[in-house]
Amino acid sequence: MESGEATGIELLKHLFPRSGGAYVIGVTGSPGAGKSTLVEKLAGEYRRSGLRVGIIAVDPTSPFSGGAILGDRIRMQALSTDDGIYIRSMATRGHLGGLAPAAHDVVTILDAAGCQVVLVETVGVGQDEVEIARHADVTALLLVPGMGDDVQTFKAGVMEIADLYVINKADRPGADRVEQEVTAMLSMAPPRDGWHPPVLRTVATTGEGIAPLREALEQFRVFGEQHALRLERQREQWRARLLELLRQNLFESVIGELRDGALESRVEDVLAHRRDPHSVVEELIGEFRRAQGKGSERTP
Ligand SMILES: Nc1nc2c(ncn2[C@@H]2O[C@H](COP(=O)(O)OP(=O)(O)O)[C@@H](O)[C@H]2O)c(=O)[nH]1
Ligand SMILES: [Mg+2]
Repeated sequence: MESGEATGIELLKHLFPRSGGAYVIGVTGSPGAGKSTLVEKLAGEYRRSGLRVGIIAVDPTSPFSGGAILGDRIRMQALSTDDGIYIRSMATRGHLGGLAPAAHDVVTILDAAGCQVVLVETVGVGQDEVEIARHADVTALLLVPGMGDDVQTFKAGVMEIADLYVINKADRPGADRVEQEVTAMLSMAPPRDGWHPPVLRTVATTGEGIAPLREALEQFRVFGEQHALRLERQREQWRARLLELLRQNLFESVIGELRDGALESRVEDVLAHRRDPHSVVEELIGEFRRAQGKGSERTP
């Protein structure tokens, strides 16, 4: 799936009917908040009750964070001897959304492979924090004390996607303050979809608070099922996924039909202001449609 080969997509088509049972948990937060440490502990917690767990850690492709990725891999190796856990690190490959383009399909594969829980750790920089909410059944946002992670200054849009707030590194001073800030903020906002996001504390390094976190995740799951929230979200997620694939496939089809140099000559036209970019694109699409028409008489 990650290398984008057609065989991957063929396999996915066969696997898809077997998927749909996994509880997909998104874990997001700033770099260094302790996401990997927490994901590892949470996976261990689920393993203890015999569930199969998949982990997708989405790596930033940036060379600057190479060290952190390596650290993750080494730390998570503690889990990799357990055959009830599957861990996959994925690069974002410069994908604008921040999540690796194949992440969605990889969740499906792990789900079909029998993972009852799939944990998705996101890079925690930028758009992916919001995007994760489009892939997961539940999103936990990690905050840490004393990192300038003031709720007030927290990136707009990120607070709104969290179903659970986790104040990690609660062993550090300032946890009370962060908790007060989050609680104050939540008291002002109306509950999203009828759910009141809990605020929990963890020390991921020692495992403190991990069992209650799991408990809260399960409560959300039950709530989601009782109030049809899960179904409603998944409906939105699949709608977005279909539109995304449609966009991608149409784009690739049009690009694939371009004759050699067709784009370059248009670039020159626009560069010289002989033609405007809108007319050029309309023309390219027109050519594509005509080529399609010749190829087959069927209309979709
Ligand atoms: N004191 C303390 N350190 C922690 C805690 N959780 C994680 N860390 C440390 O914070 C650093 C970053 O953790 P990591 O899991 O890689 O963060 P990520 O970038 O969000 O995945 C590591 O050195 C961890 O050992 C915690 O609860 N308390
Ligand atoms: Mg990490």
